[in-house]
Amino acid sequence: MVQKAAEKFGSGVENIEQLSGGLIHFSYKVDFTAGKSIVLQNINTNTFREPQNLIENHHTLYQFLQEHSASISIPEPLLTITGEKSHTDDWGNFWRATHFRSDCFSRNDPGNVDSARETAGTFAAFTYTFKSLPVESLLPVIPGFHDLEWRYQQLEEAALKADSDRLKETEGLRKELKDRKELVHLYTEIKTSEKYHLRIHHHDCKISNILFDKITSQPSCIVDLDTTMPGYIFSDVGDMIRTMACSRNEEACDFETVFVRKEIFDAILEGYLSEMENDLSDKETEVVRKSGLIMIYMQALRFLTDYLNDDVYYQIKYPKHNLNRAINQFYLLKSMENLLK
Ligand code: GN1
Ligand code: MG
Repeated sequence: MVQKAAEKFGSGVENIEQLSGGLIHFSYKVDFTAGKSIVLQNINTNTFREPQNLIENHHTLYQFLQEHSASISIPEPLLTITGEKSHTDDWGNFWRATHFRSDCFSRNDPGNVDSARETAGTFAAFTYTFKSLPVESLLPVIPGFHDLEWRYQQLEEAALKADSDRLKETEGLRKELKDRKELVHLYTEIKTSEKYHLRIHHHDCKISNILFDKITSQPSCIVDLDTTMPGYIFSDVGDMIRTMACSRNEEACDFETVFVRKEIFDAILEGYLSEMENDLSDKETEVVRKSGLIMIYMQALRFLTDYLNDDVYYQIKYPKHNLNRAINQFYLLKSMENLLK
């Protein structure tokens, strides 16, 4: 099936290798005999109900960057050999491809404060660069994606339908999350006050979504643009705190070892604000510090919701995977709270 899809994007498929990392799509690196390599992805249409919208958005963003002398780059979207932006196979699978950047490498951990600062600056530059692209230019991809009110409500709805064992097992964690509902109220304030502005954000700012130049080791290309959409200031910087400042990633199950690394947290804020500060209202600058709380809390809600829904959203490798991820995020949240005291 992958081979057949790959052939739509070029002739002479030489090698196909599955790429790991994402929890949503299946991704492959395909090498062609002519020396060209692409990233081929099978889009998860359960998550992205209108996959053509994310393809259109990628083209809109790419074209904008071509027309403006921008400091950031994104992967070139590729067409099929018959000139289509995507390919739907006989089984209804939706495929798209981008150029593979062999001049770059990726990392899963910033390693040091300098690289955390640079990464944060790069994701901030992403939003800053698209400042003159009207937010309405992007088509909807996942409505309510970082809407914390909705994520909270989804957990409550999942609890009403959940299997009794899973419900019992999650009682303590659900109570802890409920006790922190003030974060949902903070989100409501952000959403309703005119002091917070909608901007184009990436919405999945893990360090692995930046490719670094093999020669200079500098951030070079921003990838995984599927969730690029209008959003608020907390999303990108908050997700970087969640995924880069953590001592262990969301897969770790020795929860006591999960905490926020202060020096990386500080570097992320510094890097992000160095690019965005002049554009932010006082209220937005204030919320940047709390953005880790919002995003870690949201991810804990999302993993727990999926556990209660019998794991329909995130790929899992063992039965309690989503529960463990939710507990992991809760430990990270407590550490974030302590750090901000
Ligand atoms: C999903 O598949 P991946 O890793 O790109 C999710 C993010 C979550 C993340 C948690 C579309 O991203 O929002 O933060 O898993 N993406 C979507 O690891 O739901
Ligand atoms: Mg992603």
